[in-house]
Amino acid sequence: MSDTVLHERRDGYAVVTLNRPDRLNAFNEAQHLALRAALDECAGDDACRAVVLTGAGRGFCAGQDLSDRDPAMLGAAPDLGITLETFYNPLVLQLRNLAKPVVCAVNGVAAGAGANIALACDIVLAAKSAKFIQAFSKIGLVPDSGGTWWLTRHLGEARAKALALTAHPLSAEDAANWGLIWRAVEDERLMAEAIALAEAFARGPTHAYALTKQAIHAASTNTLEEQLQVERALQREAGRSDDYKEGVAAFLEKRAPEFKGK
Ligand code: T3D
Repeated sequence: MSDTVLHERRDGYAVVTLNRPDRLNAFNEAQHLALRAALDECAGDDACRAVVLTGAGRGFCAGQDLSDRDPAMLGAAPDLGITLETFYNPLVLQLRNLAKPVVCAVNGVAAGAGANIALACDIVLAAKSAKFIQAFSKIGLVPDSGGTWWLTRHLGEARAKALALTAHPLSAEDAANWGLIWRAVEDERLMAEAIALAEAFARGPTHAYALTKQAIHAASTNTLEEQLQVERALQREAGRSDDYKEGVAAFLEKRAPEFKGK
């Protein structure tokens, strides 16, 4: 695998690091392909029960590598929709639909698609020094990689429009206070806290986590009646898992459960 992404397998989880620090981990094609391969490997590996996504150096990710977008190379009317459908959209869906928790440790600036890739993860922790920037309007583009979706759903139209139209750098603390991310933590605590979460998830009921993700994703478009049906179906499935049996047995025996993730 290319070193534009580092993929470290640990006991029960993986740490995946965007690794083009001199470009603030902006995406080129090689980094896209390497990240996709790393996430595919995490998805297919039952021993990997959680993923931490982070960035090398002082940034998390500055979105698309703009040195690959020199107008002289692209010509008069480039079709950026092709990049979205080839790379960014599949990446967003790959992160969101991974059947195990994905923790994003935003170690520094997250701009453009970099901000929205972070928001596609299940739990977003950010270093207090990190900023989230919908940088698109600065270069005459529209927020992509789910940006208009996450911002509008999490923050409402007023804040979504202000962030998108002004490219205002949102601090990690404001992002947490506004409900865009889970928590802002001291910079030096970021990786320890992300790893602690991944370690806990690696010992948890992985299949129930996957079903929980499904239920929460469905909730954003369902009526209450529809969502109750979704919960019924997913609970039926969870109730047939080994982890449910183990969870109840452990509770009754007053011991810690030993979940196998199935
Ligand atoms: O094109 C398509 O296919 C459509 C898809 C689009 C998706 C997108 O993500 S569009 C948005 C692209 N991203 C941006 O517009 C962000 C551009 N970067 C910035 O605005 C700033 O770099 C930051 C606000 C992120 C950070 O600022 P700062 O002052 O902390 O760092 P810096 O000095 O600007 O950047 C450090 C280096 O990284 C610098 O290189 P140098 O001068 O040291 O050699 C800079 O050029 C490089 N860098 C930062 N972002 C990018 C980048 N190089 C290429 N592409 C970048 N996106």
